Amino acid sequence: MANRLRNTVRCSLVTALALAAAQIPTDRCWAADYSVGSIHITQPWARATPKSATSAAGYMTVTNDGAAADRLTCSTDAAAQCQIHSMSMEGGVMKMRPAEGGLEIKPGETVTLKPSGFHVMFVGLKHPLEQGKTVAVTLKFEHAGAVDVEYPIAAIGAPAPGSASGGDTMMHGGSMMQMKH
Ligand SMILES: [Cu+2]
Repeated sequence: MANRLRNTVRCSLVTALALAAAQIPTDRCWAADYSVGSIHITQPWARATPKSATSAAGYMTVTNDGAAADRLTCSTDAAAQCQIHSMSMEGGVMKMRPAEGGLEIKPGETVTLKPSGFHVMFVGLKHPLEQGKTVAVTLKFEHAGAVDVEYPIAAIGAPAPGSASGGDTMMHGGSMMQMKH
């Protein structure tokens, strides 16, 4: 009896340690960089979604060190479609729409995909995005080729890494209602 109790305690401790250890790669993921050809991708991240959400967004910074412009499209198993969206102000309302033919990144240019700006859109989510997990996305560059990127999932409404606040949440939330997919 006592032996069994001790075993239970030990197992709980192991579980707790495993959970604590699981937090480490998540934190480290924020620093993960990717390169394909002349393209460099830094700080990919996504936002967790409520259970009923049918779409979600991913963000990162893309730099083109090449001599030619490149174009980005994407695919993911997490959703029916992966699109690159732009956002613009129309009649006082933020609207998002797919970037025609993908997102152009000019030679020498750095484009930051962030809330209220360009973003990777997961349309027709197959499951909610859970904080602490990652979304696997294949980024396809017309010239540089394809690269698999893991997007660590931050909290619902989380601000961009390094930004002061999550003040754009309302705006982005409003824009979601404008979406027609
Ligand atoms: Cu969008």
